[in-house]
Order: sequence, then C-alpha cells, then structure tokens
Amino acid sequence: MTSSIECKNFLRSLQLLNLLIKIGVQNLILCPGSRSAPLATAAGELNKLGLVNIFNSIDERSAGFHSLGISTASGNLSLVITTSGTAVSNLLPAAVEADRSCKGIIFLTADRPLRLKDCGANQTVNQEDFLSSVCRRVLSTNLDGLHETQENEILDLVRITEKQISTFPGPIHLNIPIDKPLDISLLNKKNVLEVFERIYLKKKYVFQKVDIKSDKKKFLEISKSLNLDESGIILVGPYQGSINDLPSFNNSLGQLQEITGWPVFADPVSGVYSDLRGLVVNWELVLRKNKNLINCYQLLRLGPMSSSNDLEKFLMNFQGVQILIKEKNKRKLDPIKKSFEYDFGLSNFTSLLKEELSINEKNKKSLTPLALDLIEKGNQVKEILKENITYENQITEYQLANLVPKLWPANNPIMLSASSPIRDWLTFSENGTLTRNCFSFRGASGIDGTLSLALGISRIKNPLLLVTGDLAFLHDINGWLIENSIDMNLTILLINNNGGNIFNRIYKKNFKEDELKKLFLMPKEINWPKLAEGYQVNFRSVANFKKLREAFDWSISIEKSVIIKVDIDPQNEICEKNSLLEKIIGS
Ligand SMILES: Cc1ncc(C[n+]2csc(CCOP(=O)(O)OP(=O)(O)O)c2C)c(N)n1
Repeated sequence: MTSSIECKNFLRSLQLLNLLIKIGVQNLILCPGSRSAPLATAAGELNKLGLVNIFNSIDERSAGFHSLGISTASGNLSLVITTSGTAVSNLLPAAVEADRSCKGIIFLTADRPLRLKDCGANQTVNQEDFLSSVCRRVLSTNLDGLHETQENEILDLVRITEKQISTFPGPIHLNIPIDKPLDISLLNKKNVLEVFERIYLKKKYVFQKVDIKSDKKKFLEISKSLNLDESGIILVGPYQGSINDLPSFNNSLGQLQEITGWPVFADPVSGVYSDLRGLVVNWELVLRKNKNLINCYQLLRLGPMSSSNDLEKFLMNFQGVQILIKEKNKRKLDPIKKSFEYDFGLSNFTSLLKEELSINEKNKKSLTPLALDLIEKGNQVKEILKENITYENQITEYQLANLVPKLWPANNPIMLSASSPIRDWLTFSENGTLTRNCFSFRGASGIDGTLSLALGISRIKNPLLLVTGDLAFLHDINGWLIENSIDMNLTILLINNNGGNIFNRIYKKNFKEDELKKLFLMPKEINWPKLAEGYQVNFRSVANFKKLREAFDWSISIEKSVIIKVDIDPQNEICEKNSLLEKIIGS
C-alpha cells in the first residue's frame, strides 16, 4: 500500500522532517511550489501533530531572512522549504549572512530527478551549486528521487547536519530530487500517516553530541604572552555564539574581568550584560579623543571587530599583544592581522586560564588605574551628551541613538539595521542596548532582509523595536508578505532621511548635490501612510521626542506590527552632530 512513488515521497518527507525536528527545528518557513509538494504536505501533517510551527512566504529571499531571525533569537535550527529553480537562488543573501554570523539554518529545496537535469526540463537548473560557496554542507538524497532513498540514508544526512551545526554552525543546503507524482490521494495519505505514526514517530534515534576538543597547547602558546599584573583592555565585538550560550559567555566575561580588573569596551550587539564591572560608557568617543594617550600593552578581543573607524585606527597603531577569542567560528576574524586567534570560545579560554593561575591570582582585582581613568573619561563624555541631547530638541539620528534606549523599555529587545543606525548606536547609545537582547546584521552587514529578519526575531522575542533607515526598510518590503506579519509584536522606528544618508556623511564634500543623489543617495518619493495602509500595518508619523514616547506606549499596547516614522533633515543632522563632536573631542 505504501510502496507507490507518491506514498514513498510522502513517507520519506515525513521521516526527513521528523528527524530535523528531533535535532532542534521548531519553526519552518514554507515557500510553496509544485515540486516541493510532498515536503509541504508532510510539514502540514507534522504541524497538525503539534511538532512544528509553519509560516508561509511567497518570497524565498524574505523567507531566508525570516528563518535566520528565528534561528538567531531562539538559538535553535530553523528551516526553509522551497521549490526548484530560481526559488533556490533567492536564498543566497540569507545564506551569506548565516554563514558569516554562524547561525544554524537549513534550506530544504525540491529538485527534479537526475534524468531531467541538464536536458532543458522546465524549471530545472543547477540549483545544487547555488549556495555551495557559503553553505557548510550541500547534501542530497537519492538523485533518482526521494522515493529511492532509504531510511538509513535520511538518518545519515540528518546526523551529518547535526554534527556540522554543533561544531561550526551555519547554513546547510539539503537538495531533494523528487519524482512525480507529486500529489497524493487522501486515502494513500491516511495510510502512510498511519504507518509513520505507528512505526517512525516514536522511534528513538541517537544523535551523538560532538565534544569540541579544545587545544590546550594552543592556549598555552597564546596565553603566555598575557601578563595579568599589567594593564590591558577587553574589547567585546558583535556576539556570534548561540543566544542560549549568552549566560555562560557573560559569566566567563565577568570572571575574566574580575581576575584582570581591566576596562571593557562593549559593542551594542555584544550581548554583554549591563551590570558588568569595568564597562566604559561612550568608549568610541573616548578613543577618538584620547587615541594616543591610552597606555597599555595587551588587548583581549572577543568576536569580530566593531564597525568603528576609531577602533580600527587604534588597533592598527597598537603596539602590544592582541588575543582574539572566537565563539565556534573557525575562520579568521582579524582584518588588521595583528592578533593571535583562539577558536574555542571565551568560556573555554577563561577556564583554562584559571587552571593556570595560583589561588591569589584568581582573587578579584580592583579596577586598574587605566580602567578608572577610561571610565571617568567616558562619564565626562556622558555629561556633555546629557547637556546637549534633550527630549525638547528637534529629532536627529544621533539623538535617537542616545534617547531611544531610554524610551524603549529596558528589557525589550531591539534590532538595528545596518548602515547609519548601527554606527550611531555604537557612538551614542551609552551601552543602552546592554540591558536587553540587541540584534543586527553583523555577519555580512547587508541592508537587505531587514524587515524579514526583524519579523523572525519578533516571533521569538517581543515586543521588538526595529530601528531602520528608509532604504533598508524598502529593500525588504516583501517581508510583509510573510504569513501573519502584521500581527507580530514589532515596532518599526523608520528613520526617514530620504535615501542613503550614510553616503552624505562620506561623499558630500566631493560631489555636487544632484550627482550625489543619483549616484548614492537614491531619494524616494514614498507615500508612507499609503504604503502602510496597503499592507494594513498601523502607522504614525511623529515630530518630537514627546510624541515618540507616546507612540512607543501606543505600539506596545496594541501588540501588533506598527510603523513609527520620524523625518530627519540630513543637513541639520550633519551640522548639529559636528558641533557636538567638536565639543566632545575638542573639550
Ligand atoms: C544588500 C546591500 N546593498 C547595498 C549596500 C550598500 N549600502 C550601505 S548603506 C546603504 C544605504 C542605506 O540607507 P538607509 O537604510 O536609508 O540608511 P541611512 O540612510 O540611515 O544610512 C547602502 C545602499 C549594502 N550594505 N547591502
């Protein structure tokens, strides 16, 4: 009864998805098509059994980013199912970001059987190659069709996937050739389901946890250059580990800070907890002002470098030792190539370090003189910012970066789009992101996928605030096509500076205005209220900080997707910011 192709397609689809659920998939984004019908049908049945959530999306590109948002915010694998052809190519942007930010995501794509490849068959392309440059693995079931794949082959494929994700997380592409018939009769479906539930659903499968062996020799080699009696600085870049490991990451960071007494510079998306001793507020501005006065000979860098020109210059000129510790990321992460890189994570590094220390050395140290000095300097900058940034001022982008973390409740998560928001927050947010989870694109720093990623994060962690520029938002407007997107508890702070204002900051001096607009800024005449109305998303435009506070209260109370637009005058922004920076750097 279950031996026909249609029955086998369905049974193997159920088995494959069931095993992927067992290794952690809880959410699945479905991008419908014909070839993927057996996978979709199986997903639907597993959803009815309460084993997985399903959300659909017509746009595979958005689906990829949405899934990535879910993985990032949950720390679990997520899954996208697509049909064959260009659908697969649309997954590349999200795969690139997942690769660089080391997030586990599975792309399950239906394909034609081998006999139909390379001979002009409809919607048949070399899709198995499309994601190979960024995926950790590209695997396939039997090339003649899923119905020819054996149960143990499916199990092997899932075991390889699990092993890969637990050692070096990232995107995995599973390409699934499926032969016709793609549909299944109701009777056959019922029969196959009965077999699946009776034999396979409750079956125990063993997935061996992979123990990552750290390299003690490498640790000793690297750590011998450290001198804990001398001063140093701990720099924490964007966090790339799993959100589930954040507590142990922070615990180790706290221990490291205690045994060194060193000051800490934390990126807005570092995941560092706000109560960490030694945190230097406004560290980027402190660096800018005091770059040649910071006297120390060792740096501990955690994760990739923050996107700060001042930090980059500081690191380039730094004469002492730099040790870079990475979280399950095996690739090189130091563009200035001056550090020793350690692959096995902060928790491992800290515990090996503690093994090497005497009891006395393990005691809590007072903050070093350098730490006290930098903290004081940071507080001086804070005073200047406080005098100059007030709720009565006209809204500017840098003031938003400073005040929004105080207006948006301290425990509620935030996502920052790439481009100006992440940079402004690095400079002006005064560690205001560290009281909560804060997310961004810190893998490949694209402006694509912004809305879809935020919607994915908000499925898991909300109420979420997305702070985005107008172009990054428009780039991914198809995010609204994801199932029930308008019902997400997502507040979008849309910073409308009419185009890519970041380029104004960089190129304004050397271009005429119209040239700058055509070549870089791309201003758009968008009717924002109508755009919101078209997608039936709640919308408000606000003109001052008082109204912004009210709008936040309103959006939190309605628990739905909301766009709050603020209009920025780019000319005023540049003038005001420059005069403030002069007060800080020149003071
Ligand atoms: C996918 C992608 N395309 C292009 C870029 C280059 N880029 C960086 S910033 C930017 C403009 C962003 O404009 P907006 O989102 O409005 O931010 P803001 O003006 O506030 O900087 C562009 C096109 C990019 N980073 N990613």
